[in-house]
This record gives sequence, structure tokens and C-alpha cells, in this order.
Amino acid sequence: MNQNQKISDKIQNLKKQRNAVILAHNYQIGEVQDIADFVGDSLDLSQQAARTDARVIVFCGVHFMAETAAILSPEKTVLMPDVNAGCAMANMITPRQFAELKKEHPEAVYVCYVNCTAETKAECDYCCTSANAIKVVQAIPQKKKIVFLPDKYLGSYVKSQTKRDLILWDGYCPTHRRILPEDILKKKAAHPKAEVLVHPECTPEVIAMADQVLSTSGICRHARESESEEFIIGTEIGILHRLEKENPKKKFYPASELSDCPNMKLNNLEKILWSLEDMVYEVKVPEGIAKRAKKSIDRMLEIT
Ligand code: CIZ
Ligand code: SF4
Repeated sequence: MNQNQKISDKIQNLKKQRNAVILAHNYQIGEVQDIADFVGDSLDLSQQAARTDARVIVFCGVHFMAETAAILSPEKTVLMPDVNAGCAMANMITPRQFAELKKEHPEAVYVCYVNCTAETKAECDYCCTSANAIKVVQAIPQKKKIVFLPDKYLGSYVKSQTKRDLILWDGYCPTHRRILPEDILKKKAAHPKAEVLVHPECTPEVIAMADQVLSTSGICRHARESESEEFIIGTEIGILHRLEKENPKKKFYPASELSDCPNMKLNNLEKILWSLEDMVYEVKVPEGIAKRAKKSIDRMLEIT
């Protein structure tokens, strides 16, 4: 029996003892996706966490995702195998900066991309994901001034699609920004028949070159349903594992091998095992913040 198999067996036994489920984001490494009970985007996973009868959720993703699960399931124990897995974009707006922003635009409606801290969500009117951002913005009355944060690239994409005059915060994802227009050109030259699917966290220049602009769940759905046999994928490279597993006859090429999120890569089988053995690291959101953050999430769910 190889080492990974031994660890997997231990994880399966402990999972039963602890009444736990393992959730993994689409960007996690292959071995983590393979041991998970569910693989999906952050909202799918948080909703799975809320639905399951399990008492313990081992959340393999980054901190804001585990927080969202804890907000939607305050009665469950949410564990992160590596507590250092943060999100660079989520950290690009601090509570102090947000307070200043609110002073500048006191009358605005605040829409936050789910990639932000619970504290940021608590200060916003609506949350959104990359799958529903356009719908959420369209549901806000025309005459309202809207501030969108923290992702300026998703914000500018939503702006272009809704023709709404959004005020954008200067945040972005460093991993998606590593994908360059010349990378798409190179990959298209090498694979002229491939469809180009990119995430809206990419820069506007990259988005302009795409056949489809989709969330991670949208990319997985489109890859399954499309007649195309080859795809150039402009998002975090962990998603290729799921795409290849679900579509063994199709070919997937990363737009850039450099679009690798270091935080998403912190989890592995050993850390999942230790997490279940020691019941660490628990993610808790203070009740007051959780209650206000949940309101912005519930408003999004009402729209979508
Ligand atoms: O919400 C998520 O899971 C993220 C970060 C991306 C996406 O498009 O699903
Ligand atoms: Fe954050 Fe970007 Fe990593 Fe996603 S890929 S967790 S947005 S830093």
C-alpha cells in the first residue's frame, strides 16, 4: 500500500468517527479534490456545508471561503487544514480603508465579491460571486450609486455587461493577473481549434480575447456541454484536474502555467489528516459580524 493510500484510509476512518465531510474548492491540488466529498466553487461548498447532516466541515480552500461556510452554518465546526491559506485579494481592503470609502460615498449601495473577509461582507448591502455578479448589480435600482469591491477586474467586467456606472476598489487577484494577452495568443496559435474560457478575475485585455467569460462552476459546466474538444483555460490551474477528470476525451491547456495560487496549494492529505486528528484549525466568525455578513449573502440568494 503506498503512503497516500495509507493516509487516505486513515482520513476515511476519522471522517466517520468525527461525523465530518471534506469540501474542496475547484482550485485545490488533485489529491485533495480526489479525497473530498464535494468539489465546487465557494458558494456551492458553503451551501453544501449548510445542507449536510455532518457536524464537522473540513474546508479545503482559503480563509474567506471557510468563513462563508461558518456564517451559513454557525452550529457546525468548520476546520481549515492550513490556517495560513488566505486570499491576497480579500486582504486588499482593510476595515480602516472601508470606513474611509464609506465616508466618501455615504449614500451608495455596497456590493462585495465573495472574495473578501467576513468583516467586509458585514459592511456591504449585497454579496455576489463571479457566477451571479451581473444579476446582482442588475437587480439594484438604476438611480442608486453602486460601489463594487474588492476586485476591479470583475467590477469592470460587470460594468461593461450592465452599463452601470460602478465605483471600483483597486483590488485584484495576483494569480489571475499573471495571465497575459500574449499567453492567450501563444496558446491559440498552438491550439487553433480550442475554445478560450477565462475567469472574470482576469484583466480586461485577457477578457477581450476570450470566447466565454465564466466562473469556475461555469467553466466546468461549459466544458461538459460544449461540442468543442479542446479548451484554453484562463483561471487558477488547479481547475484542470477536475476538468480532465470529468472530460477524459477532451483536452485542456492552461492559458498560463504561472496562474498558480500559492494559498490554494497549501492543503494536502497530511494536513487534512492532522486537521481531523486534532480538530484544527477552527474558523469562527464573531456573532455580530456573522449576522450582518449573512444579510448581504441572503440578499444575493434572494436575487439568484
Ligand atoms: O467563488 C469562487 O469559488 C471563486 C473564487 C471563483 C469562482 O469563479 O468560482
Ligand atoms: Fe484569492 Fe486569487 Fe488565490 Fe482566488 S486565486 S484565493 S482570488 S489570490
